[in-house]
Amino acid sequence: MTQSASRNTNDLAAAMAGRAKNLRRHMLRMARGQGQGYIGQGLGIADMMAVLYFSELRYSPDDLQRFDRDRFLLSTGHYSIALWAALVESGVLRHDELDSYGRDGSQLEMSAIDTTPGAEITGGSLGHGLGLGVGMAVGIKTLAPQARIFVELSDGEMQEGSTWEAAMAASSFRADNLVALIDCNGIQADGAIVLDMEPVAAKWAGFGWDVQEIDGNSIPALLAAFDAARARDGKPKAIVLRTLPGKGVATLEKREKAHFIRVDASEWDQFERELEETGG
Ligand SMILES: Cc1ncc(C[n+]2csc(CCOP(=O)(O)OP(=O)(O)O)c2C)c(N)n1
Ligand SMILES: [Mg+2]
Repeated sequence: MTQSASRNTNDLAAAMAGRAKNLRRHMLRMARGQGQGYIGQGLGIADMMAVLYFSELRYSPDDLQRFDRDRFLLSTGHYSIALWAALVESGVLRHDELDSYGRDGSQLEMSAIDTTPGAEITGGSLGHGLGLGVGMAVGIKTLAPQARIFVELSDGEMQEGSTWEAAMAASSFRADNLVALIDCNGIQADGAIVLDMEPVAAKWAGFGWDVQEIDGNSIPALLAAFDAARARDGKPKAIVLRTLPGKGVATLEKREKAHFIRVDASEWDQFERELEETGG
């Protein structure tokens, strides 16, 4: 790599780290307004969402229905806090809407719905996002060949048979415009993963996918994985992300039962301080 190429890569990584921090700030603000929420997951995938929305995804915040756009499908509807943060950061949603997260009448539902601008699907009925993504990928390939479909799904969703039916269909239909972003955060509702899903990467490879497994909280690893996924043809791509729930807020990184977090009013200032003290 030349010096200027490496400087450009470093500049991009620094910019993405800044975006990820902003996303985490937005998430704390949303959750603070509500006093609770699916905060751990959002903080865990903030790095992936930053790189996806601000370096990878080809879409226009001013023209959300543009037909040849890339589409991002959030299968785990309960991770909506991460999607809302990205859509606020990209200017699709208003910043002051953050305070309405989870309230009656808000567009920022605790489980994502497709009536919110920028949300492509209603998630939350777990195990369905990948199947929707496969259908979109196969359909759009002939109509807008440059468009790609990115689907976020979780380790818990790998225990749904429908996920594997979709995985088989994707490779059978050679949906190489499909990228699955599999968040392996090691939790599933109120505790550790119930069924042992390891080796995760080998399972996806066995289903005919091009697989990468990375530290999902490493911005350089995320940038490299998206680059590699973009460069490869012929197979659907899976990026297995090992993430830490609560990432970026020291107290929440250590929190047990991180699936749905209720927080004492006195703790928010501390969380915000811890986030600002975190590097990146
Ligand atoms: C089909 C279906 N079954 C059960 C649920 C209830 N549910 C909501 S979140 C969740 C945990 C799933 O694990 P994961 O997606 O890994 O979530 P995490 O704990 O990491 O947030 C479950 C079982 C659901 N939403 N949909
Ligand atoms: Mg999980």
